[in-house]
Amino acid sequence: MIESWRWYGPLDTITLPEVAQTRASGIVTALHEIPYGEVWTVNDIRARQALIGKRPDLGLNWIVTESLPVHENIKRGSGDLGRVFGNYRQSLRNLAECGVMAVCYNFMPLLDWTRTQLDVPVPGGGTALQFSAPHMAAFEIHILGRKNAENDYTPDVCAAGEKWFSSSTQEDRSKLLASIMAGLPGAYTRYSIDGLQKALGKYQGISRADLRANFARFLAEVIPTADELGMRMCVHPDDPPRDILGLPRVVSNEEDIAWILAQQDCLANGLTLCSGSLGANPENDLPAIARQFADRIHFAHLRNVKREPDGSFQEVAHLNGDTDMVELVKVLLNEEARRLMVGRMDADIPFRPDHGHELLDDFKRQAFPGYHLTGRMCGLAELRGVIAALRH
Ligand code: DNO
Repeated sequence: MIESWRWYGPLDTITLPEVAQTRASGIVTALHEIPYGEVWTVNDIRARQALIGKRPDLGLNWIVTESLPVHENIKRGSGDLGRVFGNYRQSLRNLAECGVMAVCYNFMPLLDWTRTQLDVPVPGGGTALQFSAPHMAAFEIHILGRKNAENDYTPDVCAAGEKWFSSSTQEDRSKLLASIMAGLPGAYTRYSIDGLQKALGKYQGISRADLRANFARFLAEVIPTADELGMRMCVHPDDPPRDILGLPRVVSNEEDIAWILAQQDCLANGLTLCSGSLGANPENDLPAIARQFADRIHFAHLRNVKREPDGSFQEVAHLNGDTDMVELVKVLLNEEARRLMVGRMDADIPFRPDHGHELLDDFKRQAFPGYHLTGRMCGLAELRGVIAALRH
């Protein structure tokens, strides 16, 4: 498995020499400054590569793009799609020309990952990201005023949400909005309540079946090009893996993944196995999902969550939580061995310690939420230990 590290480029407060000290070698990055839907040129890609390779002694190499974002028009199936599909394919060609062959992307409408609090204290010190179902319900029902939002939550969760809302201050509410909006690291779009209502309005009437049809079209437009280029596209699961804000989500469980992979039945149409995202739904058995789709896993995000019965969850240390991480890593190592046997060139699966807690000195600098230096390094060290022990 290739140890990798998400680095946000010049925007990142963590430097490449620091990344090298974690002993990860693969860099996962994106040209965040390029607006969604525009072409990533060879020049821009090479400039980022030059930055990463500036000190060869660090041994860092850009191995996965995360993300090459899918334009909202594609998800909604509206507007001049010929242009955005063409641009996406051109970006793939340019990445391939530069040797960056794996591309992670998601198909979540409007928002990327969603949390309600970014600084929940963890026992022994440090903080973690959390998703509280009652806080989300309070947001949707009482702050955003989304019609029929209460139907998406149990009466208990609605009641708990109302209780929180009625005793919350203006500051609590602003903090909640900021937390929910934080899930777009590197992207510049942040919605206000008003902006969010407008953006949601554009999705009015788009059903799950519509979103699936738009996804199938995207795959039909880009996967043949990726396949021709020998690239690996890997879709990132929804986080959390359920409908949110009334928006359908279609990358949330085994059935969804099977459907996606069947749309274009080739290696280029693959999966980012994100254990933390999928793991927030108790029905997702991560080792079983990994076993089922093993040959299409081109990238892994390893982290863990602890779930609550009401749908809330908190990010916990990489080896704690509800996902059996050792078993999951075992599945990935077995798949690597299988690939070697059949002579696949992509036997080594890149993985990164996904989010980490904010620990020790992490609070001294502003990192993207979840992307702290010490917390992630701690996760990487634990995972490295599991891998070494399993390989022994
Ligand atoms: C969260 C990440 C996601 C991921 C995108 C991929 O930290 O795992 O933001 O990068 O969903 O497109």
